[in-house]
Amino acid sequence: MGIMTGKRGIIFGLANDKSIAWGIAQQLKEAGAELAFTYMNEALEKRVRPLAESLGSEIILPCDVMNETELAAVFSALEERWGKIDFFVHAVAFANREDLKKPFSETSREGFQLALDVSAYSLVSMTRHALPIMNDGGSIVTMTYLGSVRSVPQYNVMGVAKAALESSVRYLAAELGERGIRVNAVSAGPIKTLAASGISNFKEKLSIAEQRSPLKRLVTQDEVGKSTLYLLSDLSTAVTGEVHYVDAGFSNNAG
Ligand code: 0WE
Repeated sequence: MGIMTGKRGIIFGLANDKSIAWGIAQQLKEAGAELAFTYMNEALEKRVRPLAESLGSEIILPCDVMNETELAAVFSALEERWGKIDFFVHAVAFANREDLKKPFSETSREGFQLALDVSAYSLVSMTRHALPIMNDGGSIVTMTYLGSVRSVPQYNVMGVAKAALESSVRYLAAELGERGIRVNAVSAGPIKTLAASGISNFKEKLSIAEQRSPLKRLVTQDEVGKSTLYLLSDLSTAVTGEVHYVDAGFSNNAG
């Protein structure tokens, strides 16, 4: 018996065993949750399926979050298999690689829209599709980053997207509170994942975060998973509309 025994939910954003979504999935499974997963394309399916199956998951579905039809299909498949769900995890983001390099003022309209669509609007859309099958008292968690509230060099349009995402968390929390459905974000410190491997000088950024954080170290996928577990469980029933920092204290260190 764990704190998630009897709860069912779906995780969006698993890519491989370095993914933050994998740290979250392992914690949820260990706590007794029943999990479903999505993958963005066939290339990722090859990595996601074995990981999902290793946690006993039988529901593994394609989902490009830009595609409303695929989103609708995911939740209708869940309704068919499970009837209702108790939670979902949104661990999805994307911006053009060049937009995380160039001066921010050179962001194209197209690049801005893409980043906001994949990284922020997708939470709103996912929530809308989930609501008809979400149990009252359910919980939603998304992943964010400090670049939403401070200008972090090179984070650029992703910072704008994360600001929109965090604001969406507050509006969704206000709307869904009457059903006891909670919506929160986990703001993770920098972690070496597949997404991070596409960012120039990421190693140097990790080293700076390590030196400046009060705990003098980086955070792990496992630690992000443990905070997410708390927010998805009944340990946090009065917590909603929050951004919960899991960044080894980096964000509150002035010096
Ligand atoms: O949210 C993120 C990164 C998300 C991300 C990563 C990529 C790389 C590959 C979004 N889009 C892309 N597009 C690609 O083509 N993080 C919190 C990690 C991150 O990214 C940074 C950071 C940190 C931390 C970029 C610049 C500065 C710091």
